[in-house]
Amino acid sequence: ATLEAALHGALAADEFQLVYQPLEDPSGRWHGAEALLRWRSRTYGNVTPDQFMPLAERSGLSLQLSAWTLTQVCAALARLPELGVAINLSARQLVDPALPGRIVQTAGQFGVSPSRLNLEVSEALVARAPERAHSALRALAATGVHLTLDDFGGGHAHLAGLQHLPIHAVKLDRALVQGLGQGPRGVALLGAVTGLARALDLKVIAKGVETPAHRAQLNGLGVHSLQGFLISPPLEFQDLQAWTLAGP
Ligand code: G
Ligand code: G
Ligand code: MN
Ligand code: NA
Repeated sequence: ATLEAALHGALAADEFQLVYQPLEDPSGRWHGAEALLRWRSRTYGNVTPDQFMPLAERSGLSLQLSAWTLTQVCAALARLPELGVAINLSARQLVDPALPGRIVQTAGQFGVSPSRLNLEVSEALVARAPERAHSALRALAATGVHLTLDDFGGGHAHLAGLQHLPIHAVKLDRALVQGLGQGPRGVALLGAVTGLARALDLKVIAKGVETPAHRAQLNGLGVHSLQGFLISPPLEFQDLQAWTLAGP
């Protein structure tokens, strides 16, 4: 069988799993996590989202994955009283007309507020079809979810459009954070980008935080939320839950 054929059986075969990478607030507390999809294929081993999401998008399977992920995350939220959880959306997942209704219904079923869901959409995806993305984001914002522009400053920034997007936060592109270790211009650039976000009243999230120096510099710039191997790798749900109950 091909990878694509295996992918189609993977939901029924229960081969998908979500892992959760914690986000740290400026006081060092874990206040959220990003849900990341894993395919543990019996035939192909661990297949990364970068490999299977394009296939899932082409066939429309990504819409079923979106519904499955939403249910898993709402069930997780019901058992994690304090955290918010972020979900990544692909192009087709974002413009799925059924998504806003499904969010209200699934969150209601598990008794969680939609405001504890944070949907991440990459800057490149918004730049590719700004009108469609804007109207989809408006419909999602009306459900009460929070919205984050992912990979911000990664090369597809549409700054003029940013003021009209109904988003709450930007997540800095990994390359911007890596630039912190590469001299004064990297630091200046990151300061300017976070200042831009703040001027628009947007929260700033940094991912790819790998060193104590990154953490100190990002905290110094007033970044609201840090994510990366320094804080924690992605965790299985049980481990995230154990950590949040025990406290960091
Ligand atoms: O952390 P990881 O290597 O799994 O992520 C690789 C890429 O796959 C990231 O860009 C991430 O946004 C994307 N990704 C991870 N999980 C999901 C998911 O559940 N849905 C979508 N659409 N993308 C995901
Ligand atoms: O692009 P997005 O942030 O949605 O995807 C998260 C991806 O980044 C996951 O594949 C995750 O495993 C990976 N990741 C998480 N923390 C770090 C980090 O500190 N450094 C690097 N290089 N990758 C990370
Ligand atoms: Mn993301
Ligand atoms: Na991404």
